[in-house]
Amino acid sequence: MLDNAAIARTLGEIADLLEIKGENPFKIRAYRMAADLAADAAESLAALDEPALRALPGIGKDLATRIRELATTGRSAVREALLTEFPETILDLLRLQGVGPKTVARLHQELGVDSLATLEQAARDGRIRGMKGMGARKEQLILKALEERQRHAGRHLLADTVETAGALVAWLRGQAPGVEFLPVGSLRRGVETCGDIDILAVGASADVMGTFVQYEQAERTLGHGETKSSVLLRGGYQCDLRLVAPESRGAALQYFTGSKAHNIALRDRAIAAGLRLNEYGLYRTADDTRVAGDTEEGIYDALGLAWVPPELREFRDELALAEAHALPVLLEEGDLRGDLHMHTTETDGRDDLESMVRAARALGLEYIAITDHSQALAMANGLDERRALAHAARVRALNDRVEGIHVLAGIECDILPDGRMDLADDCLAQLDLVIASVHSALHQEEAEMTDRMLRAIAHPSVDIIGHATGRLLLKRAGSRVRIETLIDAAAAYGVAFEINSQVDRLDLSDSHARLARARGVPLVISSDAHAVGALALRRWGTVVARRAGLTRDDVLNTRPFEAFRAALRRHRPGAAV
Ligand code: DGT
Ligand code: CA
Ligand code: CA
Ligand code: ZN
Repeated sequence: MLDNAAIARTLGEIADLLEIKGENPFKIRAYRMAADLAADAAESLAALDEPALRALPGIGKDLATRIRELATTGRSAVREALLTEFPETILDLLRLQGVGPKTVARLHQELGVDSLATLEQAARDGRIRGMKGMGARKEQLILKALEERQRHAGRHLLADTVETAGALVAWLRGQAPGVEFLPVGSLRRGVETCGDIDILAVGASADVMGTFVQYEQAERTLGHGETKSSVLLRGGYQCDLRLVAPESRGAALQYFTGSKAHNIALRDRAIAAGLRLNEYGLYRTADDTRVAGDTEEGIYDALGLAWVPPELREFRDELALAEAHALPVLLEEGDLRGDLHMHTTETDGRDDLESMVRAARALGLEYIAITDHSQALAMANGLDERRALAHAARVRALNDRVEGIHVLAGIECDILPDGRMDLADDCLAQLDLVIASVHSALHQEEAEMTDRMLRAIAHPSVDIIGHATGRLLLKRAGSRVRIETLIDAAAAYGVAFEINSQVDRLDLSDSHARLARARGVPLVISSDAHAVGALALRRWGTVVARRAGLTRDDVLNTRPFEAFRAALRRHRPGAAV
């Protein structure tokens, strides 16, 4: 059964294909409206029968039948028929930034463009500017979109990748119950974006490959072999499935988890010890006897190393630490007792104060800080001093009323372009916790941005720097700022840096968090939740922290409430340089 998001995506694709084909606009619109309806529907469309579907606005008999077919079989005869008229690669064009179905239709009809390659050729030959109403500017935009795509080369956010891979693995387990399916590659290492999905099938027969390419979310088969197959999933994910013999489980897990640099270093270490390491096992070079391979631990052990957690396998310092049996005991999500960054309906959150508090308590959090926006963020209905203090009074009243959780009255205060805080000093001093964040003028020169943030770090009421670089993964590079300078200043003032858990932020990045730890800066991991459901996002901040090599002691919000509070900058006067 397809979920609503998958149904919406397919209906939208059908609308696009109809448009490329030049079909009747009413039909196109009907599919688009149905796609929107599917995307927004609260109930699962797959659970509705035909009459129930027809009762929905804009869904006639024909569409109801199509949606039923899609929801129950995962396939759509309409979509498949349309795709016989075009090469499947035409769908890649629709995923380009700023290229809509109308443009694709014209490029196809007038220039015969049917893939990214033929599009690029047409643009390079200057044939697009010659089309009516297109011009050299449009041609330039298309080349830029192609370049952008090249740069991200079809990468995906970690959280999306984990979800997509999880659904596939669950389905595969249902199809082949005795087989062990293990996600490996960048996903297992928790890399912030993943290029593809790599899965091992341990102990399966070759039939599993035939099953795999039949997955209802598979859009195209890219390769179908005895031991390896690849498909392109809807949404643009490539997924590789590899067959692994049980005795090679450990070796394959190790090899395909990577990273490549970690593997190469490990292989060199094996060679130096007279051993040969590959995806099948670890062998003595002299006589080819097998030394290890059924478990990962066995391989690391035979090389004189402690088992390295996947998040650390990036060829940084992990092999030296593994050799000294001095790897950090990485923090786990369950170690987090508090969440210090969240919004409510008072500004741009979707759930009110009380709902956020109750949800946090239900998750077992011991303490939270309510940190709505400050006035500069007018779009988010940010708080001025008067509202900030009134909101704080309500938070404190609720804190007195609610058992089982401590609620701090905080704020996420903007750092203005010149480095001043967005709210008056005496207001900030009256709050329990202040996060200082940059939300505007992100394009400043490096020196200007660095000075701006240094001023915030020096402000006596600032406890935490929020999402320090402002990056949005796959969309916007972080601001230009000398992070090392900021880290050294934060260490001097006792200001903490946040690891923001929003799936497209993950800011600080793992390498910045690693540097912060090395320089003695305290870190916090927060959700930046704008709704109760987002409180669970701390999972992703925890992955970043693990990749940074952080232990429980490096993160302030693993401490019990009183110890946490005592560690905040505002309660440590005299920490300044
Ligand atoms: P991605 O897909 O770009 O997010 O990153 P990975 O790390 O998942 O890379 P991928 O999918 O190309 O390969 C999966 C793993 O297979 C990789 O992390 C290490 C291993 N691997 C791939 N190619 C090589 C290679 O040439 N040498 C070695 N030693 N390992 C390799
Ligand atoms: Ca991969
Ligand atoms: Ca791969
Ligand atoms: Zn923010």
